[in-house]
Order: sequence, then C-alpha cells, then structure tokens
Amino acid sequence: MKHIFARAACFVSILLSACTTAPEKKPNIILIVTDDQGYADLSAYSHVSKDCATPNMDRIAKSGVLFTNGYASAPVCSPSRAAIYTGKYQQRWDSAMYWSPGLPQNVLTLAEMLKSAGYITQKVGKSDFGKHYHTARAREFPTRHGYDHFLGFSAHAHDYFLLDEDIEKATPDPYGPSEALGRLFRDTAKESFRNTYTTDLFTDEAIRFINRQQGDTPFFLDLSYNAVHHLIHEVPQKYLDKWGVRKIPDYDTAYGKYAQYYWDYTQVNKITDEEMRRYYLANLNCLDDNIGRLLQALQARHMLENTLIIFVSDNGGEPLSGANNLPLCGSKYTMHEGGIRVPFMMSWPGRLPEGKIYGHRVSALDIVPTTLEAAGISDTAKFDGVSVLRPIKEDRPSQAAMAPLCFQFDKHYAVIDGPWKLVHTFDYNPANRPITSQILLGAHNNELALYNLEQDPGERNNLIEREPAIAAKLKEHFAQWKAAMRADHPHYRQAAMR
Ligand SMILES: [Ca+2]
Repeated sequence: MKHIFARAACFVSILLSACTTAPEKKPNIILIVTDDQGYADLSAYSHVSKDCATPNMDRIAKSGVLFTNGYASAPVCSPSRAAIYTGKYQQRWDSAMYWSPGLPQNVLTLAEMLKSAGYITQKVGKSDFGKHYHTARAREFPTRHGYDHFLGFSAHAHDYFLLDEDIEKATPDPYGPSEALGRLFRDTAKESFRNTYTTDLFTDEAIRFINRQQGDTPFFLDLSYNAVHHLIHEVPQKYLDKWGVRKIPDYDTAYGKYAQYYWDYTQVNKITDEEMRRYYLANLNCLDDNIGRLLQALQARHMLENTLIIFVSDNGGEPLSGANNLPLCGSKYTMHEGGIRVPFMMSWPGRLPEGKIYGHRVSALDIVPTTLEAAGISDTAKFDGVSVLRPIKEDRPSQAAMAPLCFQFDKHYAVIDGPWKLVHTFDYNPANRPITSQILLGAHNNELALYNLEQDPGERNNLIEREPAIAAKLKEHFAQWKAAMRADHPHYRQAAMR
C-alpha cells in the first residue's frame, strides 16, 4: 500500500512539474529586406568600399553571424522576394522565369506559416510579389498571404517623398513606366502621408508595432525598405548636406509626366557617376540610421535577446543607382556574383554565435526553413533551402550548400556547385548603361563561362577551356534542375486572383 502511495505521489509530482515548467518562449522574428544594396556597401565586411560606413547595420553582424557567401535567388527584386518568403525556387511556378512570378494559392508564405503557429504578423514597406498591383483583392497582397497588418506598397518601387493621393493623378499608367507608383496602403485601405520619407515612415511604423506588443505572443515583423533602390537621389536634406550633394527638386506636375521624371533620374543623364555614388551613400546613411532606431527600440523593450533578426538585400547592387559590388563583377540584372551575392546577416543572441563570420554558402531559400526551426515549427512542406542554425553553430556547410544551387532569370542562368560556377549572362540593355557598369560587368559577358569562386570570386579567369568535364557536369545539373522546375508547373498553376 505504502508502495502504491509512493508511486502515486511520484506521478503527481511529475505531473505538477510538467505543468509548472513553462513552455519555451518562441522568439520574435524580424526580417529586414533592403533593396539593391551592394556587396561592398556594408561595413561589417572586410571588403567594404572605403567611402561607406554602416555602423548600425554592423551591430547585427556583431551580435550574430555575417554571411560572406550568401545568395539571393535572382538578380532582381520580385523573383528574389518570392524565394525569400516561400523557401522555394520561384521557378517552380513561374514558367517565364522572369519578373513578378506572383504567388499561387497553394504556396504558403513565411507569414502564413508563422501566423498559423500563433504569431502576430506585420508587414511594412515593399511587397512586390506579382503583377496585380494596387489591389487588395490579389493573392499577392500582404493581407491575403498571412499578414495581420500592412503599411506599404504593392509594386516594385516607390517615390520616397510623394506619398499622398497626388501620386495617382501623376501616374495614369500603372502598368507602364511608372508602374512603380501607386498609393500606400494601410491594411487594405489607401492612405496618404505628407512631409515624410519612406525610410523614416516605415521605421516609425515598425517601432510602433514593436511598442504595441505587451503580452507573450511572439511577433513576426517584416520590414522591407525601398532603400537603396532608385530614385536614389531622393534623400532628406540633412543627409544631402552631409554628403555634399544638391537637392534635386521633388517631382512636380510642372516637370511633365512622372514617367519622364522617373526615367531621367534612374539613368546617368542628369546626375554624374560621382554624384550618384554620393546620393547613394546619403540614402544608405539614412537607412542605416533608421536601422539604428529600430535596434534601439528593441533594446529599450529588452527584446534583442529573444528576437531572431535576419537581414538580407534582395539582389546585388545597381551601379546606375551608385551601388558598389567590388570585388565582385557584374550588378543587379546579371548572373555574375555582383547580381546575386548579397549583404546577408543573422542575429539571435544566446542562440547563435556572436561576431561570427560564416563563409559556407547560404541562400535566401534558407530563410524560411531557418525561421521555422527557430520558432519550433515543424512543417512538412518541401523547401529548396534548409535551416542553417546547426551548420552555423558547428561551422560546417549545410546540406543544401553541398548540392548545386541554380539560378535563371530571363535568358541569364548560373549553377554553383562547390567552388565551381557555370554562368551565362548577357548585357542588360547595354545602350543605356553607363561605362561604370560595363567595367563592373567583367570581361566574360555574352558567353558561357566557368569560374572557381574560391580562387576567383571576381570571376575574371574563365576556366571553361581548361575544365570541360566540370563545365559539362554543371551544365547537366542545370538541365536536370530546369526539368524538375517545369515538371512542377501544373501543380502550382492556379489563379492568383481569388
Ligand atoms: Ca531589388
């Protein structure tokens, strides 16, 4: 009898212990996506351009992990973002393998997955999933794919200052050259702002969201800036003064069509190369200060410890906007390293190493699986990336990094396997590109080339004649990948509008 009581007491004790042990708190997740930031334009990197300092962004690397070998899935905004937010190659549903792949109904986004697991979700800034711009009815509109709240715009770019209803009057062709525009939305309703600037406005909204969080419910904050995308010259006066560049008047109807203004200032017509770099640095400086405000807000709420911060640029830098990708060659729009190897960092104090430089390959495709593991969510969906939490801790390559990584955008393609990269890239609209871009593009444009990235990350030494067997193997990998993507299309062929 005594024995039975003892066992019962033991059982009750175990039960109480199980009941009183609080479940591990899920981390908050903050995903910061910058736009067209150059590989040399983050001062956490030892290869940083000498004229560039980003001390606030660098804090993320100091408190976490800096990736020197991190890839976007595409050299331009919208297809790259599709992979960032789904963990899948966007080519699985985008038969054109081009712009604006959209978001099929049966592809879940990170926001949808986290919301299902109890997260409060907010998106701020640029969305850019598909061509159904400026309508909250589209599947790719943020409130239709997992965000409780949204403040931002749906297309691929936006004026930094023109944020009120006048933008609609100025842009009668939402699918033409000024498709970039359209109103800002708060949730599903259009909203106007005056006397502000997108980088400041988006940070203010992010901080308000952080400060609203009072209970134990974890949050997902997706902060997607339009900086440092063109129109790069649009920068608050104090930064223009600091970087010694003149104020170019904001758009006014007296200028003529907005499309003309947009075109004029996205080419090196009215701004010299040297001035363009200073506008870019002024714009980046403002962005960096805003990242500092965000980190300060987290620190004030004692949230830095339990927050996984992921920072990534959606594609490589655009020299037309003054970005610098050195020592890489190529730029946004190309499959050279300058188009796809991007500023990339991750911080989770206490859970990931601090101040670590991780040189094994990572990909934007890894963001979703990594976040899900951090949040303790087991998802049966098949991703093209993997969680890199353990590989980082063990300082080894991930399983995905030991397999080929493939890229296609329009007619450009590349495949990376170990140190080897097979790439076929073409001039992007060469008639309109300034000399700086041509120099950065490298010597082996418009031909199939093979590089050893470990020895030659700048892709200067084409080894395709010397290593034909390796080139053939990579070509075969690419053909198999493309066939696998094509085979998936029927599975995802669903209307984006529901
Ligand atoms: Ca971009």
